[in-house]
Amino acid sequence: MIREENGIFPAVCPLDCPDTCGLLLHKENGKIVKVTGNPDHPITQGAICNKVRNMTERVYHPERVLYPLRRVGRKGEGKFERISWDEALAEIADRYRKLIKEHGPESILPYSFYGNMGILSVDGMDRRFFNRLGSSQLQQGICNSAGSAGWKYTMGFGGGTSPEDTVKAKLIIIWGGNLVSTNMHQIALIEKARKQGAKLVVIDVHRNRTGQRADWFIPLYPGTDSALALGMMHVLFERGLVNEPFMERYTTGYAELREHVKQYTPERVSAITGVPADDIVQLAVMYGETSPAYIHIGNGLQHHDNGGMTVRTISCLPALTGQWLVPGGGAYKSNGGYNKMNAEALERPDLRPNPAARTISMNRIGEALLTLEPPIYGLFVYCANPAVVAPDTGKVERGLSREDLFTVVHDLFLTDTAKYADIVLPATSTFENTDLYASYWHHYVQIQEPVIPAQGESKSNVEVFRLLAAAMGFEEAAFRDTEEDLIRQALDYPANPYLRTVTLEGLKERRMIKLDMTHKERYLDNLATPSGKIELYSAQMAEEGLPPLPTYTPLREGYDGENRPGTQEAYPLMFISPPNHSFLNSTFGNVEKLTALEKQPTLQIHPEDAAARSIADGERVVVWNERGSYEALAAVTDKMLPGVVISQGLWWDRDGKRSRANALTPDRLADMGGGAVFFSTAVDVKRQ
Ligand SMILES: Nc1nc2c(c(=O)[nH]1)N[C@H]1C(S)=C(S)[C@@H](COP(=O)(O)OP(=O)(O)OC[C@H]3O[C@@H](n4cnc5c(=O)[nH]c(N)nc54)[C@H](O)[C@@H]3O)O[C@H]1N2
Ligand SMILES: Nc1nc2c(c(=O)[nH]1)N[C@H]1C(S)=C(S)[C@@H](COP(=O)(O)OP(=O)(O)OC[C@H]3O[C@@H](n4cnc5c(=O)[nH]c(N)nc54)[C@H](O)[C@@H]3O)O[C@H]1N2
Ligand code: SF4
Ligand SMILES: [Mo]
Repeated sequence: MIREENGIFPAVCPLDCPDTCGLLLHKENGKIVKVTGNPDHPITQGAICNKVRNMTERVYHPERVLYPLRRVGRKGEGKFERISWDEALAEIADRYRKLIKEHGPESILPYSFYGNMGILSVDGMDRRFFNRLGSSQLQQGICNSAGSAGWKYTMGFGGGTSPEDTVKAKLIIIWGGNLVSTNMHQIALIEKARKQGAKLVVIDVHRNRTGQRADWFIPLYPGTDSALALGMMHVLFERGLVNEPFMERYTTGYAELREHVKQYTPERVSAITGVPADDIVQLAVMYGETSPAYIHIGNGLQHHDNGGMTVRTISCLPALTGQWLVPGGGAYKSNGGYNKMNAEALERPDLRPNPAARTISMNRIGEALLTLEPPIYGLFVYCANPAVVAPDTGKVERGLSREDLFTVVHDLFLTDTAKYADIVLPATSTFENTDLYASYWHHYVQIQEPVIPAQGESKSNVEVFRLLAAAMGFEEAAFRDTEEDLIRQALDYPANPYLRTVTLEGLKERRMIKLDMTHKERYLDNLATPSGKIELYSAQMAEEGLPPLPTYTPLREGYDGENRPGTQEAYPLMFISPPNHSFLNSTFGNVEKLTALEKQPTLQIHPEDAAARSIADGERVVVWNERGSYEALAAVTDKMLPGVVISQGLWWDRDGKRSRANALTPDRLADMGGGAVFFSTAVDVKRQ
């Protein structure tokens, strides 16, 4: 189905990035030679990031896995022999049949995330296969689930301000996000707003690329953001900067909240957060007096023990001032709710013989592999790289090393995870497939059709699970659906009125279609909370044993200005390991053009903390705690408060160096949503 050899073909960026850019693939002699942005995309408008401008380096990388492989060395050693697809499929089906017979289907666990955001690739045939198999189920809490749960308690529906509207804002607060690196088109819209006089405030634990552009950068201690938001509420109520008629009509519990926030005085909040009391007052007044005021909630602040409550608390702010009614005001956490598709039709939970099959948290994969009873004996990893991205990778590696574990990895590369596989299956790049893409930020749905043939013997996720279903003897018609059938089924979803403009035929003709956003006009009348209103007070949370009002809870590991738990004596520094500019999670960590830009893992450390340890700028350091250690180059800087160290990027283990930030991170779960707590990590640092 590949069209002409040469020419320029539309495509979609498949990566786990809010922008979901429209791309153009330039083909010469049957090969993609250049990737540029598609100027026809109304939001991304022809601009793309440097990572994806270099996508050909990944697609045609000499180390791409092109054939099925069987392990011949030790687990983790990376020694494999080439086998045929027939052999690979037969071996997997054979092992699965034996495991099911001896230990039941729940001894098998799929582990996947969004290495490719294609809906067919990660929420389609794969789900059907594991449902029909009756495998254990995976709770996918690694990215945004704590914050999403927190947002949901307050707002119900998983959608907020539209990107198009943010250009109207006069005050923009980016809270715990590094959008210059992680959401570049939102920055373009913010820059337009700034040309019209808007002010940009960035609240973060370090002056990242985004903070460096801000009109006002506010640094604070990790995990203290809900205290800051409560302090703002204190000032807003005290100074009468709240919108009473709005709260009366659209919220629950504002009287209780007003009483509750009296305890969060600027002085107390200052002690907790490290933000001067005057700044807290100034920020609150600025927020209360500027309209439209827009808050962009990043992912960073919810990767903490208290991440759910932090997002819940911040998402109450626009309700206090009534900013939800002002075009360009309000808040964004994720807009994924607008494009919700027909998951039941896609994933077919009805095929599952055991609807009550156990669910395992992906954030505790190491622990699950090591201790779960009855044990996991079969692991199938696709679109994910847990040996690098999951918390506490030491544990993950010990789990993956188990001799009695049969691991299959489907990927484009021999990732650090694939090195532990018994069977590696080669995956196509998305430019070789048909798939459907929706953004968790903008409102355009897009289609991808193959532009180059599958490289080597690689196969798409849809194809792999179709073949595995056949090898297992699954006869349901669901396993014979084509990609186009799957797209039709996904889009046929009258329960989501926003989706009604989008059809397969329309997509094939126009490549991208905007959701029907007219429904959004009734947004506030129709919230999916128990009361139908914005829940400043949540009876549901009280029932679930959570504080019903927004509350500040200190981190379990780490400290703030008030609370210094025992861990702080052994490990006095807070270690934050957010994404870097040139990788996408661990993707591109093997593309030299991009690793060359990032050079090597660095540790940003405050001059006071460096001096106390006799560490000079540019020296090699070891970061450690009770879970593991990590090597990096010290960069002495005052971009954060003393006591906080920063290392950006999820690096592959290279040259025997300990270059996995997640060797240090805990596999506890956040307060809500089973979220990961990557940034609630206490460490110490020494010269190497
Ligand atoms: N270039 C690039 N782009 C990406 C990605 C990538 O790896 N690289 N990953 C993609 C994915 S999967 C996601 S989820 C998004 C994430 O993108 P963002 O939403 O931008 O979130 P993060 O980059 O995780 O963290 C953002 C910031 O949170 C800060 N932070 C950490 N703890 C706290 C805290 O307690 N309070 C506050 N206020 N700030 C804190 C960090 O210092 C960091 O600067 O980006 C996507 N885009
Ligand atoms: N310390 C720390 N850890 C973090 C984070 C952090 O900020 N700090 N961020 C967290 C977040 S927000 C996220 S979302 C996770 C991301 O975690 P993952 O989703 O595991 O992210 P990637 O590292 O990008 O791994 C995706 C893998 O999928 C493969 N892949 C791509 N396309 C396909 C395909 O079509 N088929 C198959 N079978 N495979 C494919 C890629 O080659 C790659 O190896 O990491 C989390 N881990
Ligand atoms: S990674 Fe993000 S910014 Fe870069 S091309 Fe893809 S969607 Fe666009
Ligand atoms: Mo993520």
